[in-house]
Amino acid sequence: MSGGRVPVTLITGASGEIGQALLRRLAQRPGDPIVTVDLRPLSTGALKRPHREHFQGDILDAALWERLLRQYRPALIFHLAAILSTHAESVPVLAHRVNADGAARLLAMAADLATPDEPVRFVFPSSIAVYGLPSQEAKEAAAPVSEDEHLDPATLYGAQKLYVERLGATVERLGGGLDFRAVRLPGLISSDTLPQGGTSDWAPELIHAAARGEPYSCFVNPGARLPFCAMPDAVGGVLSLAFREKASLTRTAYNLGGPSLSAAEIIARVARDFPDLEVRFQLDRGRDRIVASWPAAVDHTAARRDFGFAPEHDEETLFSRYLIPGIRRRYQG
Ligand code: NAD
Ligand code: AKB
Repeated sequence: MSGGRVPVTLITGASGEIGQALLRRLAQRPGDPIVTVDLRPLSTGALKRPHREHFQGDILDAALWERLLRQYRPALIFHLAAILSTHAESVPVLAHRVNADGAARLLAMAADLATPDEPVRFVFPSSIAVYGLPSQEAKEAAAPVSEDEHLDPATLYGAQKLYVERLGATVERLGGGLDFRAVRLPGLISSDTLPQGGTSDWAPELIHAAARGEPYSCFVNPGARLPFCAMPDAVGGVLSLAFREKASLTRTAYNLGGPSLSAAEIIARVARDFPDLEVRFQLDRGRDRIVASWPAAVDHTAARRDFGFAPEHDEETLFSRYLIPGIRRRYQG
């Protein structure tokens, strides 16, 4: 107990894709009980580690935080709640409130709770959206992008992610005990869940449609290319960063990478297992432009060196060992 309050691990956005995967993984390790916050109810799944309470509500609701902080003292925070890139472009004011203001308020809350003796660790999933390549030609010519290059986001979402990274680093430097860490995630693909509102969604949508035997209308051009990461590799990376001692870390924000794949390559690979796959290209110019501004590949040398990020899946095993068997189980029993 800390000042009469129970120390907990707090996860915001816990009902989302990453939240569900993170909860399953955290359930396998010892640690403080878990408290979650999300607009949506929590899908209970595999919660073995004590899950104290789910607060269903808005991270912008001050009354929710008052209730939560009356009982609990978050010592480790995974702040996942956000509005993803495509959706954010269509609701700019709300996206600013959730992605920027919401995160800023949570950082202020964490900084208030933290002391040099009892630090609060704040783990933030940033995105490759913080990068902005000026043209398709520049994207094709670029080497895997490292953390300090091309920080010129083309979307509101990317600008909001970069702002939170910098705000977190600044608050940490003030020295009150906030310990801020961020990972810049590429497009994630899960065999269990489907994304909503992102721009890298074409890849998971296409693979899940193939397994359901449904045609897929692809909103980017066949050459559109991004780095992708299997959900278990990404969550493994987030956890490795979260639990690494501070002395090993040389940066605030780290790239997590994975195979660089174009839409055409994904279609060709998926068609090997689902030969009836039917894809038609129906370009959404806005979303295609966003993809063109994001790097084709990222350099994750720093994450390997500082916290041992070691994705299990390469271009082939991502499909053969993870996605295809998992998705078959999900849709075909
Ligand atoms: P998701 O959309 O599946 O989950 C986000 C969750 O946040 C949802 O359950 C939603 O209900 C909740 N949420 C949104 N606004 C809220 C609010 N105002 N109050 C409370 N809850 C709210 O997204 P995800 O893929 O699980 O992403 C989690 C985090 O990781 C996000 O910050 C996202 O930007 C980041 N990220 C994801 C990817 C990816 O490919 N999935 C890549 C890079 C970064
Ligand atoms: C999105 O497309 O918005 C996310 C991301 C890469 O941040 N998947």
